[in-house]
Amino acid sequence: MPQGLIIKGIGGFYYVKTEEGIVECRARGKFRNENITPLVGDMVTVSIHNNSNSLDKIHERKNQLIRPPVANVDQLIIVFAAVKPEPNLELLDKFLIVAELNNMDIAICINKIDLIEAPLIEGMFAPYKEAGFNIIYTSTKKDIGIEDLKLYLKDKVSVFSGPSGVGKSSLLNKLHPSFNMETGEISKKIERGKQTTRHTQLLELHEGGYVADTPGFSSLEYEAMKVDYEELDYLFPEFRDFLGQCKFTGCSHTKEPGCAVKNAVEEKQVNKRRYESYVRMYDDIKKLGRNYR
Ligand SMILES: Nc1nc2c(ncn2[C@@H]2O[C@H](COP(=O)(O)OP(=O)(O)OP(=O)(O)O)[C@@H](O)[C@H]2O)c(=O)[nH]1
Ligand SMILES: [Mg+2]
Ligand SMILES: [Zn+2]
Repeated sequence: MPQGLIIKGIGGFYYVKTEEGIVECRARGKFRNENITPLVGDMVTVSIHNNSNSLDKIHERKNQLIRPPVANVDQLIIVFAAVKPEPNLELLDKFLIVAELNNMDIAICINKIDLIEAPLIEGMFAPYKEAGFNIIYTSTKKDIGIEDLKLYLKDKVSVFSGPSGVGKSSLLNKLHPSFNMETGEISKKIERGKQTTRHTQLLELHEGGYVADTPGFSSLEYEAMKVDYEELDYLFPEFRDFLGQCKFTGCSHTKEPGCAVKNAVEEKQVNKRRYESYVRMYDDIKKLGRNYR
């Protein structure tokens, strides 16, 4: 039976790339009964029948994102616009947590740099650079940074994720002339109240690897992050040097005296806004009182 990769799922149909080409199929009823949804990025086994093909088996997943729903992701390309829309740094911090938690490679892509002075935007993202994150500045309008971006993508499954209107589909269209993702003006998106890209889709890169275009979203619920407040500190890479040096074991780094993380913030070794983002997430997740691990 053929095996392959789900590259798209629309209206109950899945499109599976196999050695024999793309197979359109429906998932067997047992998946619904077991509450399992096949995801773009899943490796699956399909069977070919005369009138309808079926998706019979989902192979074990390496990881899975809930928002956007994609399985077996090697790398998250977190896309924000320099302006239009203004970057939401708290949302960025949440994306970073999800990627760290799932052991994904991370690149932060700041698009539309043609619309702003370079020092302004570089200043805004300096704390992320200092924390060790990869940052790529791009403009699809002025063809800046596209080759840089390509270097990150080779031989990996990369998911482009970020708010609506930041230019995810526009960036993908720059990667290969045959990619023809629909793009849309922000004003129209606001008018219609929805994204231009409606479905998640994997595209194969000429140089090797896959990229997924996904619909944008402007908030990320903690339920979709599946992170515990107790493991949150380790997911901020710039905190790691200081963990274990606090006065109290099990220090939450929110209000305890003698906290090495708080001290690092005071001494400007850790960025204050990132720290505040941590405290907010910690309090919010603790309030929800859920344990995911
Ligand atoms: N000035 C400028 N505009 C850009 C750039 N890249 C994309 N745009 C514009 O931004 C708007 C949104 O681009 P899309 O590619 O549709 O954005 P998206 O992130 O795919 O949005 P959704 O599919 O709704 O999530 C379009 O009008 C693009 O032409 C850029 O580098 N500079
Ligand atoms: Mg799009
Ligand atoms: Zn502490």
